Amino acid sequence: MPVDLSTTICGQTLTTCVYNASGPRTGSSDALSKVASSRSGAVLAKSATVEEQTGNPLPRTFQADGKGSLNSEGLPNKGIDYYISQNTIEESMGESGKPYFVSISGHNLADNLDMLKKIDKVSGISGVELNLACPNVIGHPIIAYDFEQMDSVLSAVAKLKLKKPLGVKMPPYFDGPHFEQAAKVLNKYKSSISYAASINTVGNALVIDTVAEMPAINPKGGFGGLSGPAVKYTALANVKKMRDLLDESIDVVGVGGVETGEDVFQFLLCGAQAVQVGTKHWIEGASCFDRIVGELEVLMEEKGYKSVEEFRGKLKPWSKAGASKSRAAKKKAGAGRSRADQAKIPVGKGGILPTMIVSFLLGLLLATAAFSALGGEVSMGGFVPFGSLLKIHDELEGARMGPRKKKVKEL
Ligand code: RRO
Repeated sequence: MPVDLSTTICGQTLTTCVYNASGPRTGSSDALSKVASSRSGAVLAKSATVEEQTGNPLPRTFQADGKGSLNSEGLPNKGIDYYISQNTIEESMGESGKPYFVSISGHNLADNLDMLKKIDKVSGISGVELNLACPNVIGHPIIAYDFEQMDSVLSAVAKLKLKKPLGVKMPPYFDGPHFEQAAKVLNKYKSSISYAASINTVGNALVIDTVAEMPAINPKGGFGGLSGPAVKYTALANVKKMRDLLDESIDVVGVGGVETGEDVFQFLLCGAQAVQVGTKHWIEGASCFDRIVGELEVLMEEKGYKSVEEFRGKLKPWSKAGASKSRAAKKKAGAGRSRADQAKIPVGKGGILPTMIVSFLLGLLLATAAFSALGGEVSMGGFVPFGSLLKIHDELEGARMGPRKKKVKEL
């Protein structure tokens, strides 16, 4: 029997508990339709402002080292009217039948209230995520780091008595009292909040370009939000803490550094109701949802789980028995891997042939040089210049490694 990956958010059923985070590849109906066509359980649009805006100056994103990414986009988006128009909803969602969520990040409280009132009137929108955590708007500190401001924003939102479910996007917290204060404010408005999504990017990180001796991105002196695998452990801790501290009527949605089905499994163990993918979606495209959901399915089958309900929130306390079970499993997997390694062709996918050809050509060059040094004559017809040899080597390497990784475009 196939495993059941479904979940519910905002009273809606998601066929899979994995969907996209607001942010990369969510700014247009074209991008959103690719998410809707994948195994993503829902579709969430980019954080909107009242009016369309272009965001911060370029370059404003950087893929650091495969472990972290930095952005200071400054909310480029097409304006709320675009994301709530029937045209956009139809183009984005097609016949998928999946829930469609919008996200808002107004410049001030009045903007957020205006957008919420508009959204509440539109059919075809399953809920709205209020971003309390954008780190990149110049001159605007993160709302949810200022608990008084967060309280007054949520108080004003609660007074609207929205019909549509509301989620809030939270920044990462790092200290016990901050988790407690944030949860206390959210619990105060529990009748108005459906879910809390933890975490937004880790604000104000800095990547340095050593060659140029300057920041890797342009806005805000190079400071931007850190995402990707570098933040996964912070995100897991935030999900676990929020789940422990929030009223059970408020769901927790996990987000931050999710790349694999195993990552999703870990967030679910910490109590996440669903899991969003941001940076990996940006790098890999919407096909990441098919892969990640497939990986989660395999892992659940291996572990004998038939539905996410069976293990959600059931993270066990550390134990000696658990540690030795884990050590034994790693040892077994390690032994398996070394046998497989022995069977592998040693030099990449293209096999040993390209390396042998290059070695032969380099040998020929050395022999030619030695022959020439000893006074021999070498005709140009038989002579392969060193630059050409390097070019041949590069081409063979290219064939061996496959096409170079595509440069990730600005969003
Ligand atoms: O647009 C951005 O710069 C941005 C936003 Br709104 C956000 O919520 N988080 C982030 O890392 N970047």
